[in-house]
Amino acid sequence: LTIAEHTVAENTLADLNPPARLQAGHKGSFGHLLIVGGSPGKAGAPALTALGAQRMGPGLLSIAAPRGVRPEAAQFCPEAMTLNLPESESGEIGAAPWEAIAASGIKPAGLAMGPGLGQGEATAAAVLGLLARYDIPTVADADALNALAREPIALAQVLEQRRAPLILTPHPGEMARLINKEVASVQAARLPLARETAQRWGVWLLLKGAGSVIAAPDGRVWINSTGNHGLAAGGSGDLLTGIVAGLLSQGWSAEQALRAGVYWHGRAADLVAEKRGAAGLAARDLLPELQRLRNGVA
Ligand code: NPW
Ligand code: AMP
Ligand code: MG
Repeated sequence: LTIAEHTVAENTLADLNPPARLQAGHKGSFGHLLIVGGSPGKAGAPALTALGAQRMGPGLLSIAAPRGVRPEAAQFCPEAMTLNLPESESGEIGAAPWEAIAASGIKPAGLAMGPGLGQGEATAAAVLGLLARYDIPTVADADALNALAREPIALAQVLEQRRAPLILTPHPGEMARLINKEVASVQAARLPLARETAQRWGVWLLLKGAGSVIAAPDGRVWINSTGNHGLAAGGSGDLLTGIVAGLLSQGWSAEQALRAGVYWHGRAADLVAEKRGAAGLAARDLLPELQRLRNGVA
């Protein structure tokens, strides 16, 4: 591959020309993000998604989690509203979660699904049903990707019908499950596999890991230049899901949200590493840096 085939993602906020913030805006002006995630033992994942999203400036945040884990997920982010989803016998997401979401009356502008959801029996039906019913800009990550990997036919049908952008954010292990390959073969052909999959499925695809690849449905690709091994720790991907979805729910396009969000996630880790080194980074350490980057004051 020659360099002309891809562009290194940079903090080109001016080039990206994202929507401006209204000076007199109120919380209803800046979009409502709905986060669907969590399962027993994994309540922290959707909470980190909420915390990452929050620093991007959405007007409202809601975390929807299985009934038993909702209080735990909620306590990390008191500004987020929460709602109970039905749960299965194992305590993971149960059948027809869209009924509980509809009953809550919320009108989300964006959806983030997957962090900590688990891989229970009802999960795949829940994820595919939500994708079909909520045709709004969506990030599917973590166990939402594992659900899609298990239901390729239903996924193709949903993709056929959806109009709003869908962003998939697999790490190499999740990518391997999605396209039915080994992790080593994914890693050996990161850029072409990300590009082919995004084009074939008509989605935006972020193949994570050092040198994350952003692939557009039209075949364009970018390689991210920021980030370090401090990010190789549980929770950093869950946070990134919130960053990208938080921008999407404010009306940023998939291209704007991914190029800025992925760059800032890595840049925030680099800024923390300049002060304290990379090892031992906690996903939460990125939050103040992310707000500065979001507002162009870093
Ligand atoms: P290996 O064999 O280790 O080298 P899983 P998960 C591979 C939630 N979390 N390069 C890896 O390879 C998530 O949101 C909850 C190469 C292995 O095969 C999910 O819902 C937290 N290989 C759930 O847990 C904090 C790579 O992928 C496989 C790679 C499971 O998510 C933690 C592992 O992936 C977590 O986020 C790379 N860069 N990255 C919480 N606090 O609640 C990964 N692999 O089995 O999908 O497990 O990513 O931990
Ligand atoms: P996840 O595996 O879902 O927790 O996501 C991990 C996040 O950290 C992704 O955004 C990866 O791109 C990033 N990451 C992990 N390891 C590295 C690394 N060595 N260098 C740069 N970024 C990394
Ligand atoms: Mg992850």
